Amino acid sequence: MVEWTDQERSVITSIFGNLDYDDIGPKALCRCLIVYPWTLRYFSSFGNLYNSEAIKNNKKIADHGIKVLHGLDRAVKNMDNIKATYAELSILHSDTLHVDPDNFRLLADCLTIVIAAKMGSAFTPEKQATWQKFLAVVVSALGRQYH
Ligand code: HEG
Repeated sequence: MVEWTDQERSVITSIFGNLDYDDIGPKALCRCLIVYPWTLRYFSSFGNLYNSEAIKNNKKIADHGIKVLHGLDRAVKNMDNIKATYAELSILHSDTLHVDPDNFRLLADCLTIVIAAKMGSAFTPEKQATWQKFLAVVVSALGRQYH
């Protein structure tokens, strides 16, 4: 069971509270698909993903990036129970989508980079430490139902 201090809770809530999902979600997912092109394989039904321009202009990818952030917001609202919150989503990614769980970390890292770029110097090392802890718990929960 992961423990969160009041300080950590307030950092996570405040980063999320200031997040523009429509901007950050698509940027994070696009970055993941461009930097780690093998992650494209799961989106073969999303139309043209031929190069980075196509990826960045793909509406389905943008929408999916927003959806992923809404998925993360469930963890923020259930910080004391992230594992259970993601049980179903973990089964979906494992049994149905067959997403290699290593990719969760890659997407999480891309999200961190996009948020760091957006927040600039406000993304202090202390805030980053808390943020990375949060994402590590999310990544672990999403990989939980894999066998
Ligand atoms: Mg996943 C569907 C969240 C990483 C590929 N992902 C979804 C859905 C959510 C979600 C909320 C919709 C589920 C539903 O329809 O019930 N994804 C989510 C999170 C993270 C993550 C929170 C990690 C931070 N996903 C992830 C990664 C890949 C991936 C790394 C592949 C590289 N997700 C994926 C695909 C779908 C979802 C292919 C189905 C998309 C569709 O067909 O609409």
